[in-house]
Amino acid sequence: MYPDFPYRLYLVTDHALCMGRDFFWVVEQSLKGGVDIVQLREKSLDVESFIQKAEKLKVLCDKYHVPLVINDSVEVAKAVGAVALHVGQSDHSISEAQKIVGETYPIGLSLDKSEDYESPESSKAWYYGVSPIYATPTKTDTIYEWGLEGLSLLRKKTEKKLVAIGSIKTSNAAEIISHGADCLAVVSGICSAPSPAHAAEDFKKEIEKGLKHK
Ligand code: TZP
Ligand code: MG
Repeated sequence: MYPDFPYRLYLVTDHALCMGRDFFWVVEQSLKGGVDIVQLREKSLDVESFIQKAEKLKVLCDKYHVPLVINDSVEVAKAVGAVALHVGQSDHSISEAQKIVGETYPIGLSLDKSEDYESPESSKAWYYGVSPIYATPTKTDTIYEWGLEGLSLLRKKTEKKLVAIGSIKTSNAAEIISHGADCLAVVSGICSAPSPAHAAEDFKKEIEKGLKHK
């Protein structure tokens, strides 16, 4: 049995989008503003540097009692005792990863298109990343857009928690929640915001509005 997933605002990090500001400052501001789960997503660090950064980030997340999730790397997740791992369709499968970290270790899975939900592996996910809701310059290799319609259809098929990602702004946050997302994952909308703390606060307010219209 996996732990519950009560989270609503998920910061997915991208150091390149922090506008030259200190990465840990940006994350801490977002935590002050109400981010309640954080994913460290690093595409170019070697394992040793990834582990060092993850260890430092875990200390920060622990201070705010917020879980740290590691993107892609089972090795890093295990080394730093992260709460969970997040994998995409082309990463380790959940079963392979759980051979290393244990079969009850929580692993979130990105669904890149509606067929991905049908794969037997998907039933082992802790939550689904609905990826992307809308195309985004932050990740240019996506193959499909779920849109509000795809999100609503997926909502009808599963009770697992749905984490929406991709071009989520305060202007569309409430409707994405009211169409079935449980949680919003945001990169540029927080990392690049003039005030990551205020951006997170604004997202939380929009999420509350969306929840009232479910
Ligand atoms: N996976 C699907 S879209 C995306 C990821 C990591 C990036 C979302 O970035 P943004 O800046 O919130 O649109
Ligand atoms: Mg991946």
